[in-house]
Amino acid sequence: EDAALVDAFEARVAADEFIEPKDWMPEAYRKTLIRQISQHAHSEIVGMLPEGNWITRAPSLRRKAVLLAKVQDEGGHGLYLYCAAETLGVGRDELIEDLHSGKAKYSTIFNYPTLTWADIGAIGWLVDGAAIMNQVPLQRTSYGPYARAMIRVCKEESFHQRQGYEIMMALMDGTEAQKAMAQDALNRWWWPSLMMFGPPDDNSPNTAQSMRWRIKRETNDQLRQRFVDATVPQAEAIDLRVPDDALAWNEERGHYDFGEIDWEEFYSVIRGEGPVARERMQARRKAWDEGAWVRDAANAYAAKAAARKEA
Ligand code: FAQ
Repeated sequence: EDAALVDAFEARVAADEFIEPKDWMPEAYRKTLIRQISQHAHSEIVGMLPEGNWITRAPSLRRKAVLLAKVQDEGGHGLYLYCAAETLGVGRDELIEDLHSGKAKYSTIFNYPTLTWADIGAIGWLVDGAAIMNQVPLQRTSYGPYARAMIRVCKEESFHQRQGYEIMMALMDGTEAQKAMAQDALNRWWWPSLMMFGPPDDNSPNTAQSMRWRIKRETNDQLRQRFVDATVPQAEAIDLRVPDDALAWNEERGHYDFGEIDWEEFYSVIRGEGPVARERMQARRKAWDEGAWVRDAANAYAAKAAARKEA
């Protein structure tokens, strides 16, 4: 690559300018963005499944309407993010093909099952809470289309986080059985939520370069710590116990210390061995196949409309 072009690019990034689709960029920067944005898009789409599982079983009309809206938001975020990836010169069919063949990654968190209604509360509170921690800094990521997508996405995620916490509050205000259900959901979702931030910094191959390019604005461990610090008081406020015996406020650091994450589990889920990984991919492929007639009809309609214009 032309050294002068690289220098000019690096200077723009260092000056906190946004890089736009038609601007020159190093091939490795483009590749990294396609990787991260497409994984993010896949996570949103696969992330519709664990909660979609509870739409027909929501405990009231109000809960059902809210959950429907949330899951639709996630679909919207996915489409938004696929569009951002497309501006980098990759086709959507190719991205989806990579997801369905198991080649592309998506967040480990969506490979765990939603066993009770309380899981819907825990997902909104913890999973969307973690997503916000990670995505607020991405509003200032160096690639313009990704940064702008994150602005709307973060607004919607804030609503998702609150609806989840409000479900947990209602359960903790309920019967002994409801309280136990909420605690059980926290027990199962806490550690996988911490894993969402990725491997520890000293074992994160992409962090250093992505920080230099200002694709990532903070490291995995920094964001994970911020999530723990924000979330533990929220658990305490409604009498939930975070399932970590090593958890303790560290006055000197001004942060919570917390226990060791089971990285073996993390890497096995990344390898596709998560508890419901197979079911997730089956559901995605089935939806894709069953939606073929819609895509065909849309294409036929577009072709007809174009032909009419020419005539
Ligand atoms: N799961 O070197 P690093 C949501 C991979 S939120 C799976 O640290 P990087 C909203 C990583 O890709 C969830 N894979 O990588 C929602 C890399 O593999 P590669 C989605 C993971 O990119 C809420 C390798 O490990 N959010 O969907 C995970 O610098 C509720 C080495 O890792 C985003 O994607 C993981 N947890 O940092 C929807 C946010 N962690 O590609 C529905 C944007 C790491 O080299 C319901 N992404 N890996 O083969 C990011 O910020 C970054 O990509 C990180 C990883 C922080 C995820």
